[in-house]
Amino acid sequence: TKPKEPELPLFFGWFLLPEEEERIKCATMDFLKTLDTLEAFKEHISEFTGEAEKEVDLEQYFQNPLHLHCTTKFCDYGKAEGAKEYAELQVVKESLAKSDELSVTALIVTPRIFGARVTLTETQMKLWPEGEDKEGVAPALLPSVEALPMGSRAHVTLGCSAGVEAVQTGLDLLEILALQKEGKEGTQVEMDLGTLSYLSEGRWFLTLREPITADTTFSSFSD
Ligand code: ACK
Repeated sequence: TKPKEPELPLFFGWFLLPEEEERIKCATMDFLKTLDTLEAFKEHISEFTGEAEKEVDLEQYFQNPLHLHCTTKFCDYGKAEGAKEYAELQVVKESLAKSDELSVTALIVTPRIFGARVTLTETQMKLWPEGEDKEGVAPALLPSVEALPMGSRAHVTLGCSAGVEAVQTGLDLLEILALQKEGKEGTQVEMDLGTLSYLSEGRWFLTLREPITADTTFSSFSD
């Protein structure tokens, strides 16, 4: 019989330590609580509710994911392109179970997702697979995504609205970054945490004044 191939995980990524998860959830929840009380947000409320005038409680609107993490490679148990090659990289094998600090530099809210943008260091970029930024991106958005620096998709999903999958966070983040690059930012509001900008169709981007750091462990995950 042939030796059994090692099984590939659902994905690889940096996982926040449990105490860090709590800290980040609290800090980001505070932002959500403030956001839905802002006049600027209320003006565009129908993009979340489908109706003007109706209120939304963003804390209830988004469901928390199980483990906060920043995906590096979605492997889908080997079904995703390049999964095996990624798992066999020396840098991947060497990084497993190692601690690392992530830097969250922005928060994003759309009618679909709530997420944190992660700015990767040069060392962390070595674990970022080439071509991963454009995985599953709509053809119309591809040229603008290809013009963004590698690693632009790096994020932590903090919540999804009903029926939405976490993969949406990276896609919405790329769309926002592409719109910013084209100079399509609308209303700007100064908040305690940083500057909030509106990018049409219910998309909000908060650039943090100070990055929020989080201790993590690099690991694989299988359900
Ligand atoms: O928030 P995320 O990065 O979005 O964390 C989850 C994780 O893998 C487990 O589902 C991400 N994910 C799911 N499908 C894909 C995909 N096709 N491409 C890239 N990332 C994906 C999801």
